[in-house]
Amino acid sequence: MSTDHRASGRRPAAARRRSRRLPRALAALAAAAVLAGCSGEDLALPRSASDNADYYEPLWLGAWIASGVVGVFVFGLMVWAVLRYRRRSDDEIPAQTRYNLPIEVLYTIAPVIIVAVFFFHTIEAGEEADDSPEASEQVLVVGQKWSWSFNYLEQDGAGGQNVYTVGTPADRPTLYLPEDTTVEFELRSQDVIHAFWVPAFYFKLDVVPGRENTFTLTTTEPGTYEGRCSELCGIYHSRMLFTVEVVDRATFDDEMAALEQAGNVGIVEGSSATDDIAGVESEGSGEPTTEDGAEQ
Ligand SMILES: [Cu+2]
Repeated sequence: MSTDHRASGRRPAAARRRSRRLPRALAALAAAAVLAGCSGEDLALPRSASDNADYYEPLWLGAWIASGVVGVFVFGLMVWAVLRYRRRSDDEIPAQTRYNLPIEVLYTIAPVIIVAVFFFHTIEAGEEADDSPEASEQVLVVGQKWSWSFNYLEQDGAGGQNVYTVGTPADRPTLYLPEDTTVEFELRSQDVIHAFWVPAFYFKLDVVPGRENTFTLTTTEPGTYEGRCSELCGIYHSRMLFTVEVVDRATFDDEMAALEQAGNVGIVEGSSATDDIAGVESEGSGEPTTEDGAEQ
């Protein structure tokens, strides 16, 4: 680029104008192709199961499109520079330019503008997603090496009691949620930092020992979804999988009643089944533990 003013001095103005149109045409072509065929699933975005997708899916799509346009534009410029300034004879030496102030200002300012635009839209989407209606369900989630416990607080289906499910690395737990319901999640950790992530919810949040993180979202589409830990938390981090079932209210109440009947009443703060998998000696009996650490 920096040799432009000398090298192009040998070329007529019309040829210079023509060569400048090439990168612009390439960028426009790429943008059109991307815009024409776009939907979330085409770009490997998850099927949505919460209202957060209304805000975060367009954010992701916009970021993909912006990255695509910038990428194609940059590669177009590279190809153009390679062809335009290729060596034409063995003894040719290109003009030796030491600096080009306009170009340096441009490549300093352009990324700042790009980052500022991403930042603005991210904050905007985050604030819109945070703006949730009052929650009608509360789930206390406990992350433990290496699974999850789900406490359903004050459940109608269980006669107004707290009921729970405890998972182990060998037996992944299922989190039941009623459809079209605003749910508040309280996240606690028994041991190290985990992160609660349901890709279909378009949200994840760290689960930090000694602190309670909360977030609220509204479920939408009934279905079965994957959940996982997204913070590397130890040797069996990859087993911190769980299943999310978004179901109708009657099914949800039935599941709560089943937990009550199974005797899963109260609140659990984790599990002593930390190492209860093949190859690792178990330290505890595998029973859930209460707030004071005693086994139930
Ligand atoms: Cu984890």
